Amino acid sequence: MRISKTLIAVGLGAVLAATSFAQAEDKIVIGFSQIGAESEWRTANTNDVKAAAEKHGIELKFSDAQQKQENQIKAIRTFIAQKVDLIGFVPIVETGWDNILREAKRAKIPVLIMDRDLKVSDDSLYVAKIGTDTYTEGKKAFNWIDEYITKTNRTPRNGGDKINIVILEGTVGASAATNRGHGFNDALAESPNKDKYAILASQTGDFTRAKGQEVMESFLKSYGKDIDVLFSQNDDMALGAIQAIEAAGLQPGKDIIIVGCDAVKGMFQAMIDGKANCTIECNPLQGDIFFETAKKILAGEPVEKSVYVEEGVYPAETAAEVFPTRKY
Ligand code: GZL
Repeated sequence: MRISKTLIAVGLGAVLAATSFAQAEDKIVIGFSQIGAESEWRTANTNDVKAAAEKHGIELKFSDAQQKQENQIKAIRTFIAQKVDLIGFVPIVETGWDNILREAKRAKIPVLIMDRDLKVSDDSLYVAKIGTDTYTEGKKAFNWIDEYITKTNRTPRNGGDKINIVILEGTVGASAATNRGHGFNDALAESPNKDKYAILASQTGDFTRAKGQEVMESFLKSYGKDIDVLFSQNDDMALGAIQAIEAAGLQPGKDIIIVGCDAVKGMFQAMIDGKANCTIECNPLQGDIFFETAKKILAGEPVEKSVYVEEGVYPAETAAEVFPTRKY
């Protein structure tokens, strides 16, 4: 009996379709709501999440919230409607998540947090959080400044009796901003040299380079020669501030000591160029541990409620040697 080539092709097509459907059926589907693309750090975080999803064989439904909490809430609601296996997200701010997480709980979809912290009325609304210890990062930042000022016997630029600090804060309401601020202030209060320092001004630059430059310009207009130190709650704002400091005819890294957070490549280059003094690492490469944890949750295995990734401190003198090893 002759079987036409068409019939064979149709038969093969049906088998292939069934196989791919079966494979698609087997894939874990995770909906992930990312904050946006506000900084080098965030871009590195996103790239790592996507690469890790590929590596772990996860079907990733990725949503970019363009820096708006309401877009994150909409995305999570869509993931619920799509009946994903698990929902992951980076909470752009700490509060306002109870209702949408209750909807996920009613739909029996587990929620896994990445990067930033959130505040909810009931901790069972999310299974676990993979992230960064931004409170300790803030403490590390002040402690490095204190050690540097003491070691170099630096005196106030204006001839007064206080080392004057200005602070560029991150996004208002974001745990990374509030935690780094609390850590910095607690370390200052605990320092035996605390009376040597004064905080002249502290204002949000929303974690972006452009806003960091704009706010630093206003600091320089208000306090110019009084500023000895800039603590920037991320490197992108510090890089913007460096541009403002140079435009004001001052030498960043020398006239004004500059400490950032994140340890992105742009900040390493600024330190190599002598324009910045230290960056406190905040590790965006959380994708692997995130998807490993997600798989454990879906397999019904117990997981830690909160897991921190490894983070270091990088002063300028180590920048040239370390730069080639940096992954983001
Ligand atoms: C920190 C992270 C922060 C980075 C910023 O964990 O949430 O958000 O420090 C980023 O660069 O915008």
